[in-house]
Amino acid sequence: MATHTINGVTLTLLQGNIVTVAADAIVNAANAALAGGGGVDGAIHHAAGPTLIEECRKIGGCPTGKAVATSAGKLPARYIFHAVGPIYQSRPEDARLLKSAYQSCLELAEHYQIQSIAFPSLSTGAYGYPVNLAAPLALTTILDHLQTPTSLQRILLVLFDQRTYTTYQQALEKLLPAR
Ligand code: AR6
Repeated sequence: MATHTINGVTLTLLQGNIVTVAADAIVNAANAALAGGGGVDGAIHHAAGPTLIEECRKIGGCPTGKAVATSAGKLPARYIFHAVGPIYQSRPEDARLLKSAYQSCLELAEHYQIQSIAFPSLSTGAYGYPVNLAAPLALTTILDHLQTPTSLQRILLVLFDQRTYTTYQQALEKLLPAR
């Protein structure tokens, strides 16, 4: 685990399973149909219980690069923010869409005036975004957000495997001294 304080907000990187983390909002790596799936999405739906898929069905979908909020079912959270990252295709818009997915979650956090949010590494599993490219993008988007007033006091990045955790940690160490 690694914790840094940026403009009074703690940013923590930890290796683990996001469904075990308590936070006001847990971010899900969803698909545009909000139809459930594998990876984080599967773990979150399993842990939250069947009310979640019902809520997702009512919403109907979410464009790539955006996020929508639901309640959190049985998870120790108030909200789940379902973020849809891009399927990586080596296109210039991949980076813009990934950044926008994180930004949408941060906008929802401000909308609901929450104090804590936990993110997984969006798009770097089934959607194939290389972690070494996604990590600095995710972190820069979060660090940029912390340059403006925020309700957030605690941001967690919950990285599932050792390689992803190490990649994020190294990317953050490179980014922080420059700020
Ligand atoms: N907690 C934290 N991270 C996790 C967990 C977990 N419980 N499980 C997996 N990861 P992915 P994507 C990591 O595939 O690439 C789904 O089917 C995983 O190791 O969950 O955005 C959706 O329905 C990887 O580092 O999300 C979509 O169709 C990261 O989370 C599609 O996959 C993201 O992997 C979304 O693909």
